[in-house]
Amino acid sequence: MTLHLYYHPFSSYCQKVMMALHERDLPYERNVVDLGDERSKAEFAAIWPYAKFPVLNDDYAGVTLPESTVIIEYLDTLSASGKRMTPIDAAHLRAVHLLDRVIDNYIQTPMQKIVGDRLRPEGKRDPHGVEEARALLETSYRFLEPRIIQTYLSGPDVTLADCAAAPALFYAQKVAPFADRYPLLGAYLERMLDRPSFARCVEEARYFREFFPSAESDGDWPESSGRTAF
Ligand SMILES: N[C@@H](CCC(=O)N[C@@H](CS)C(=O)NCC(=O)O)C(=O)O
Repeated sequence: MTLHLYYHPFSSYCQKVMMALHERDLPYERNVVDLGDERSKAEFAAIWPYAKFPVLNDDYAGVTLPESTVIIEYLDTLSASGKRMTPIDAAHLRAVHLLDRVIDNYIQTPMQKIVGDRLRPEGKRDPHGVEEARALLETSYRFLEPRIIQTYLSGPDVTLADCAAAPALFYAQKVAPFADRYPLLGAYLERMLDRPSFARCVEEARYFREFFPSAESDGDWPESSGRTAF
């Protein structure tokens, strides 16, 4: 079995899947997609018309899957060392799915809106949409803060919810810093940064920070307390 990941190292949704691959000790081949390159984009769009990464291909099973949550669920069907990212227990799974949806819809989406707006040409920006995105992020921080009661988002073990949360909060802390106002959420992000499965994603993406459209209101890039070397 060879798993091929179509991805970009700096993409938060790709890091969500990479974290699950690392947690499950699954080796994978990397196919970096450069959406800025017309040919690379066209080749990728032939695989997934929306041209959004990540996409996973399992050549042995003949399976090609888009959508980070669907991919992580698929990884749990593969035998490997490492723990499941999706709990078997139905109630626990429901709780994990709810967190995954909250994070994708109400952290990733507004965070990407803020970043994406900075890339728009002058005159095409959407300040009202960005204001709404910031309000949505604030609601999410407020929602999550009292729910950080264990090491990981849904209990003592890492799940899909943490794979979703770690990269989403990493970029959210950059563009709409929360750690000083929501200390439990801030401490949670630090724990994720110390977790090798996510720390590895952060290290592999470090080079691309110089291309990030930073703004004066941004915070620093979140760093692990003891930077892990790979
Ligand atoms: N719902 C998708 C979202 C994927 C997504 O939005 N990926 C971003 C990168 S983080 C992307 O491909 N952006 C490129 C674009 O929109 O052109 C998932 O969960 O995988």
